[in-house]
Amino acid sequence: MVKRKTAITGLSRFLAEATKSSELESHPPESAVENGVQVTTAASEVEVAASEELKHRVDAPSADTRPAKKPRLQAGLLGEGLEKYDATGLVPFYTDPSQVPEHLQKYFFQRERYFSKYSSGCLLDEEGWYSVTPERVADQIAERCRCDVILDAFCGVGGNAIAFARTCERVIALDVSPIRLALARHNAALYGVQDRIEFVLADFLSFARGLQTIPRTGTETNATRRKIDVVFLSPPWGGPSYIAGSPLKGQAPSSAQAVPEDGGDDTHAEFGLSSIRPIHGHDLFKVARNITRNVAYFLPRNTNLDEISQLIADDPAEKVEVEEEWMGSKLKALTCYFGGLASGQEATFDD
Ligand code: MGP
Ligand code: SAH
Repeated sequence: MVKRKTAITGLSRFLAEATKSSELESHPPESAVENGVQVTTAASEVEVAASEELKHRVDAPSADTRPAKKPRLQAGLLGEGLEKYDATGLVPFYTDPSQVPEHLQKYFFQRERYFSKYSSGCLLDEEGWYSVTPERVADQIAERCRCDVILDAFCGVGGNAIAFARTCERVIALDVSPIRLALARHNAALYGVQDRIEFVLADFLSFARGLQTIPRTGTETNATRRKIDVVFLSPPWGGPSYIAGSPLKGQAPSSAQAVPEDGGDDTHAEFGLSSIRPIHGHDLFKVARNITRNVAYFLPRNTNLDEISQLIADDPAEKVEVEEEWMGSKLKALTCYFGGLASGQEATFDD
């Protein structure tokens, strides 16, 4: 019996589940090989375009002070026909830097990198602002992950899930935060892809355990046991301070973090997989690999490459491909492709 999972189909249902869940705890590609890890480069040429802001949409004070006969429903950011997905009011919709708290300003200035449709009404909460995958990067990853069914195990406010909806037949998007799940669905509706994504309020670890409890009858087919082709992992890295690195046990720095010759300020301490949440990044990978060998793992740009190669140390024949996600001259993150997602291993995708 499949462990019960909750597909959110309406706001009221969503809120009921939210209460219940409180216990849920291009440049042309370049490549280099080091320590069995192939590193490729993907660049998203993006400039933040000046945007037409929709200042009138939210909380615009009415000049008309006459008492209305009936209170009028305020149109949400999504407009008519999409009310059931509309999360307007759940978090502020910032349209001007003066509205944005100091510590979120740098993210606000990149808003159209995160969502090109930001000014049409995309919504992000604090963790969403500092964790969302920029749209061009998400598109690049989604192209690499093209498949029938993808599991976005940590969907956040939907940056990746929306991109996957364009390249995959079906997206299962999990998050333990009912707020972020609602924001993800709102944002997906703004992009017109909400029907291709199943939003599930769930802890990935419980969800994965649930998949293991499906009885193997020997007669099952993909129709009776849902097959997940790819698992995408973009877990919490421990907050914006991830860039300061994390303690590593007796490991020398890898070349990805070598000091630049110009002594620039882009040198950071290494990030260790032990800082990944909700469990050690190594264990999280193993959980995903119990579902499928095709895993894409979104990690900090200062991640220790030796730790990445150790993830597949038990199979000397396997390679991992590490893709650098560049935006202009800035390295934003790494995406590590395993199994049939790695270049040269495509033939193993259906194994
Ligand atoms: P960043 O370095 O915090 O932002 O994150 P930025 O604007 O490049 O900072 P700067 O000061 O170096 O200019 C870079 C990217 O990493 C973000 O755009 C997110 O896509 C991603 N990211 C950051 N964090 C803290 C997380 C996280 O905790 N989880 C996930 N999945 N992605 C994150
Ligand atoms: N890729 C996303 C950002 C993910 S941020 C985007 O582009 O928007 C990481 C997310 O993992 C957060 O929203 C957090 O609520 C969620 N999360 C944390 N622990 C989780 C767990 N055990 N299971 C599922 N989601 C979890």
